[in-house]
Amino acid sequence: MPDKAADRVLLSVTGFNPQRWYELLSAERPVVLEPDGAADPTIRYAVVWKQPAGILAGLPNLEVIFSVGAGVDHIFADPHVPDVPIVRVVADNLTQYMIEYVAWRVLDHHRQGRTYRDQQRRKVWHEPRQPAADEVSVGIMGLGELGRAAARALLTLGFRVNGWSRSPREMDGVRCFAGQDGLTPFLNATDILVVLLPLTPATEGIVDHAVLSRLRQDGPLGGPCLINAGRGRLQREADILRALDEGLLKEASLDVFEAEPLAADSPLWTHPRVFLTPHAAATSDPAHLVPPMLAQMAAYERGEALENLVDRQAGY
Ligand code: NDP
Ligand code: OXD
Repeated sequence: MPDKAADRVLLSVTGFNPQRWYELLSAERPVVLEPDGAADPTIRYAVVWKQPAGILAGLPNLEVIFSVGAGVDHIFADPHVPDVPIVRVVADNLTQYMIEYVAWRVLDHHRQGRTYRDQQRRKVWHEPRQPAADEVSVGIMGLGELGRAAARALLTLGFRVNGWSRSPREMDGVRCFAGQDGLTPFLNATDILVVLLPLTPATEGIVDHAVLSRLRQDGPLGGPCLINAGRGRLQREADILRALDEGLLKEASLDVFEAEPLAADSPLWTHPRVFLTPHAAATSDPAHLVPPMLAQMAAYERGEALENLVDRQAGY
């Protein structure tokens, strides 16, 4: 194992079991596990998830921050993040998990999973009308790495796919909308809304009553459905509950929540038209994510450009 000065990696992964990350990183680099490492001048890299505020700013020789997730809002929650490059996760393994989650939830809403589970419980033998996939428009908010991968899978399944992004995008087979001007036409054309946006000051609370009430109301599913696998603070949970109760929203699949873990007294737990998972759509598997981090550290030391860098200005 190399043991150069100022070459250590700080590992700070709140909410994850650090053991596997530690073992895999340690195979090639000396690793310091937070809470050790405060102000340590030998630390050059930090591998983080929800690091305690201020610890990165205290490292005098920190050169690169690696997020163990695709999202980086957990890093910027610390107001003192030093101005060094931040690398986020873009990995086939994580993307595949997200494709599976989105396909699973879209198909469940489309194939009336809730109705059939209810019928089975009541021993009802009844076949409701099943729309074809090409009658249903899935609208993906966020046409980035994960949104585009989900879009491709949904096209393969035969759905109509619309996408919405900050800057104008083009994608074969996908009707693309962008920016504030594109939001209403995008929503009006959407039967199943899939949220795969990053959490930034511009997107916080975007999935509110006004957005939900603009989804297509006369579509083939008998009402629009919401799937949020981006971040919980993109959504206003009180507005989702209101839209469900008003009949503006037929069903919701939520993987992420305004506060996690979801409070035991949240009405979302027991709402008959809500399906929820505990921020598990696309997990960060160290076996798949540590090797590219180590490869990037080595490439950086050879003078090569870092990949998958975060745009600080945009916040993602
Ligand atoms: P990317 O950065 O690749 O893509 C983000 C997309 O969102 C881009 O298309 C971007 O637009 C768009 N976007 C950003 N801000 C705005 C805005 N203000 N208005 C409209 N569109 C906007 O991210 P990924 O696809 O890799 O990941 C998306 C998010 O998924 C992550 O940030 C994370 O929060 C979440 N995630 C959740 C997981 C889970 O298990 N639940 C697992 C992994 C990720 P443009 O194309 O113009 O840049
Ligand atoms: C991520 C996540 O951002 O798992 O990767 O939420």
